[in-house]
Amino acid sequence: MFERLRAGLGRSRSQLSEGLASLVLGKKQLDPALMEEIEEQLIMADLGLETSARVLELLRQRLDRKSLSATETVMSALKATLVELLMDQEQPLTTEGHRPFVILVVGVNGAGKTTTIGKLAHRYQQEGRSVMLAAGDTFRAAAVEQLEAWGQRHDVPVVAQHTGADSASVLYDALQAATARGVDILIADTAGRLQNKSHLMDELAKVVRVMRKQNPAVPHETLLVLDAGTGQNAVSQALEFDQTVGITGVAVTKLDGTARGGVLFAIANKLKRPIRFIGIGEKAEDLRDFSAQDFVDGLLDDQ
Ligand SMILES: Nc1nc2c(ncn2[C@@H]2O[C@H](COP(=O)(O)OP(=O)(O)OP(=O)(O)O)[C@@H](O)[C@H]2O)c(=O)[nH]1
Ligand SMILES: [Mg+2]
Repeated sequence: MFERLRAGLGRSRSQLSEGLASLVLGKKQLDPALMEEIEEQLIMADLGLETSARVLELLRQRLDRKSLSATETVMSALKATLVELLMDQEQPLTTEGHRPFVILVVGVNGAGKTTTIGKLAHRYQQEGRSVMLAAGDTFRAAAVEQLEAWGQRHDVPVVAQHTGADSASVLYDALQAATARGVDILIADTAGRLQNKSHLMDELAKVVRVMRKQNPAVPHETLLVLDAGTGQNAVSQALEFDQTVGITGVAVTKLDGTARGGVLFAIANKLKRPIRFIGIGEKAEDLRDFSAQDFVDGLLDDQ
């Protein structure tokens, strides 16, 4: 399991680990020059200015608190610091307590929303829960068919209307159907939209308003899907979507295809919402619950 994660994070590990290794190899002291060089490496690995500075601040505090033991190095202290930075956002999604438990999936075009929905549906089905999907992406031609084909293959019901239909009305109907049938988990797809297109963001807010007319408690999870490969832009996506619909969890996808995995630290540090899942490939089992320790271990070699 861990080996697959490690392999998936290979490109990001090269980016971050190799630069750091030459700097901190065997080092047990942190002087200002070294701190600055570490910070530069973190910035180059897509942590962003603010988050890189925060890491250095936490690292300095950690080293001030206690001196390193015989086996510890600056590298092990840095790893511990990075885990510390992510720890609060390690909160797996629990779908008990509501029937249906409603997950609304949002994000920019091509982030991996529909794929993530397929993976989640597969996982929940494997766990013996009943799942229904709602084809809320009524905008992109073939989006409805993409979800319906997936549903047919895996025997999961899909509530859909034609392309061009009102997304809010599709999701309203789906919520009604899922409630009537006693389905455990309803996962709603939405059209990809750029965070700076205000009319599309308003439409998303409307989708949520309309669903809440039927049940004020939904969605129980508003899951933002972010493509790690978009780097720092993922952070502005996160903040804009959060402002419009209130993000309750994040899935960071395509970590396998990019050297920019460090952006996950920036997302965690700036959005401060749980990171529920990470995507490290296109197969169903490539969607993992996020573990801060595993992620940092997969990203940094021990030195
Ligand atoms: N390698 C890799 N590819 C992924 C991952 N997640 C999604 N993809 C791929 O990314 C592409 C886009 O995925 P979709 O799920 O269609 O993205 P979307 O957000 O629904 O896109 P729109 O509906 O057009 O907004 C597909 O080719 C997926 O196979 C991942 O974790 N790793
Ligand atoms: Mg889609």
